Amino acid sequence: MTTKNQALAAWVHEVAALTRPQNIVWCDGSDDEYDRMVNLMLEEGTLSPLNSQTHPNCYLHLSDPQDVARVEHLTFICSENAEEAGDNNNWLAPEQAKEKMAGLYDGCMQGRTMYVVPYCMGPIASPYSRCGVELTDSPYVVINMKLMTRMGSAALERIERGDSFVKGLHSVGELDPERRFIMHFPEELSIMSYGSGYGGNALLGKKCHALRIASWQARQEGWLAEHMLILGLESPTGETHYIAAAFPSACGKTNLAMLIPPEKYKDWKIWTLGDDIAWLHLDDEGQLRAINPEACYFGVVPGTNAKTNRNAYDMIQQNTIFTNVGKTDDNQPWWEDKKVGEPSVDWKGNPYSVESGPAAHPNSRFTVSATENKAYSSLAEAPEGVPISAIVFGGRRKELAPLVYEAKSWEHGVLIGAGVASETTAAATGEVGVVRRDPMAMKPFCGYNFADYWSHWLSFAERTDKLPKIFHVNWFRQNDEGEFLWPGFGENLRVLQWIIQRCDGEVSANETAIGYLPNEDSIDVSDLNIDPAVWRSLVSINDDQWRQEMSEFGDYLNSFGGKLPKKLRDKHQEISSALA
Ligand code: GTP
Ligand code: SPV
Ligand code: MN
Repeated sequence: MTTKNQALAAWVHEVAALTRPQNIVWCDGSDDEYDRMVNLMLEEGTLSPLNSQTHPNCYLHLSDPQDVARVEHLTFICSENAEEAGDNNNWLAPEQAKEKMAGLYDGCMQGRTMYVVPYCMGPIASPYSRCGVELTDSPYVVINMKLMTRMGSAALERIERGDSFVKGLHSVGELDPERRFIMHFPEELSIMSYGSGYGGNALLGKKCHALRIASWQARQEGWLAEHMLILGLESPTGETHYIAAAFPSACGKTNLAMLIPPEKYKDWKIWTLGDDIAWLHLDDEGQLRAINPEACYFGVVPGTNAKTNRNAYDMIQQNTIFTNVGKTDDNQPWWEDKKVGEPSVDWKGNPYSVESGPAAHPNSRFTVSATENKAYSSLAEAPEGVPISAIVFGGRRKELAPLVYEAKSWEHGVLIGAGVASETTAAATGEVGVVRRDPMAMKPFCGYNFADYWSHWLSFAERTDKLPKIFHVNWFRQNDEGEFLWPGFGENLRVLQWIIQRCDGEVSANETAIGYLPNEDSIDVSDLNIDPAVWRSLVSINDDQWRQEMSEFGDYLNSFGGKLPKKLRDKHQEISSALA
C-alpha cells in the first residue's frame, strides 16, 4: 500500500531516507493486522499471553524499567517564538530542535520495520475530527494506536480527500533516558519523539496531537482541546445532562467517567463518552458541544477493582493490553488493590517480594477499546458531539479545597480553572505527592502560553450567552492519619447530582467569597457514616487557608506578566478582597 497524497508520500520517503528502516509497512487498521502484530510481538517476546481462560485475548507488555511515565522535563514546544510557548512549557528554537532530533534519528531504524499509521482523532464522520499519521518503529505503538484511534484505511481516505494531517515521527531508539525527547512544532503541525515507548510519549495521537498540537489549533480556530472526561448523567426521569471534567493525571477521570451509582441511587445512570480528552466547539446555536477524540481507554490499573470501578474491572477481563502489571502464579494480571489473587511475578518480570516494592508499577496501564465498556454511550460516536451543561475542575488536595463549589460567572470559572493545583502522581516521572499548580489540568499539555490560553477561554463569553456553569471538586481531602474524608468513587454521584440541580436552578446554595457551596443538607449523606463535623468541614472553607492560597495563586498569575488577561487579574483581586 502507499498513498495518492503527494505530501504524505514525500514525507514518508524523506523520513525513510533519514532513519533507514529495513521495511516500510502501511497499516490498514484491520483486525487481521492487529492479530498479526500481536503474534509478531509474542514471537519477539515483547508481549506475553495472559491466562486465556480467565482473560481471553489479553496480553502483557513489560516496558524498560526506566521508561514507565511521561517525561515533562524532556517535552518541548518548539514554536518560532519562545513567548508563544510561555513559561509553562520548555522551549527550543525549531531549527535547533530539528538538528538535535535529526542526529538521533540518523539510521535509527536500521534492521527494523517502519510502520506508517494513519489515524483519525474523533469519529470518522465528524467535522470536528482531525487526522494524523504516525511513523513508528514500535509494534507496541501500532497495536495501541489501533485501539486508541480510528486507525488505517478510513483515516487515510480522509487525508486523501484533502484533510490536513499532523505528522508524527516516533522511534524507540535505545530507550536511553539521556537520549529521549518529545518535540512539538505547532506551526508545522508536527511532532518528533525519540527514546521512549511509554503511552503519552509514544502514542502520538493522544497527548502530543490531541492536546498539545490541538490546543494550539483550537486557539486559532475558536475551539478548545482539553484534558477532560465526558459523561452523561441520566436521572430517574430519563433526562440526560452531559458534564466535562478536567482533573490532572491519575486524579480520577476514568473512574468518574464510568461511575456506577450506589444502591440508593440505582435509578440513576452514568454513560461514558470519554475518559481523558475532550474537544469542545460552539455550535450554530451557541451551545458548547464535546467530542472525544479517542476510541479507547489508556487507564491507570492499580486501584481498579469490583468495588471502586466495576465497569472498568469488567471491561479489562478480555481484549486488553496490560502494561507493567504483575502476574499471579496462574498467569492472571495482578495489581495493588485488585482485592483478588496474589502476585507471584512483579512488573519487572522478577519473582514478587514485598521488599522490592509493588507488584504493578503505580503508573501501570490498561489499553482497551471503548466499546468494551458496558456504560459506553452510543452518542460517543455522534459526529456533532453532545451538549455540555457543566464544566468541572478538580485536583488532589489533602486540605483547602472543599468537596464542591460553583463559580459565580464564566470569568470566575476561568479563574477557578486557572487556580487548579494538585499533588503530583506517578503518571509523570519526578516526585509524587507535592502540590503544584496545574491550571485546567493542562500544565503538561497546553501547547502555548497559559496567559493566551486563559484569554482564549475568557473569549467564549463574548460569543454566546449559553455557556455551561463551572464547578470545582475535590475527592481527596484527608485527616491527620492520611485517611480520605470522602468515600469517593460511586458516592461522587451525590456531588454530580447537586451540580445538575444547580444547573437547572433546583437548589439554593451557600454563597462564600470563593463561590457557591452546598448547604449542609443539600447533599444527602445520612447513610454514609460521615462524622457531622467532618461533613461540615467538607462543605465549608477555612478563610485563613484561602487567604494564603489566593496570595500564592496571585504570585503565580503575576509570573505571566503583562500577558495576563486583566479580567483574570481583576477577578483574583475581587475574591482576595472578599476574603480579607
Ligand atoms: P490519567 O489517565 O492519568 O489521566 O488519570 P485519571 O484522571 O483518569 O485517573 P483515574 O480515574 O485512573 O484514577 C487514578 C487513581 O485515583 C486510581 O488509583 C483510582 O483508584 C484513584 N481514584 C479515582 N477516583 C477516586 C475517588 O473518588 N477517591 C479516591 N480516594 N481515589 C480515587
Ligand atoms: C496522563 O498521564 O494524563 C495519561 C496517560 O492519561 S498518558 O497517555 O501517558 O499521558
Ligand atoms: Mn490523562
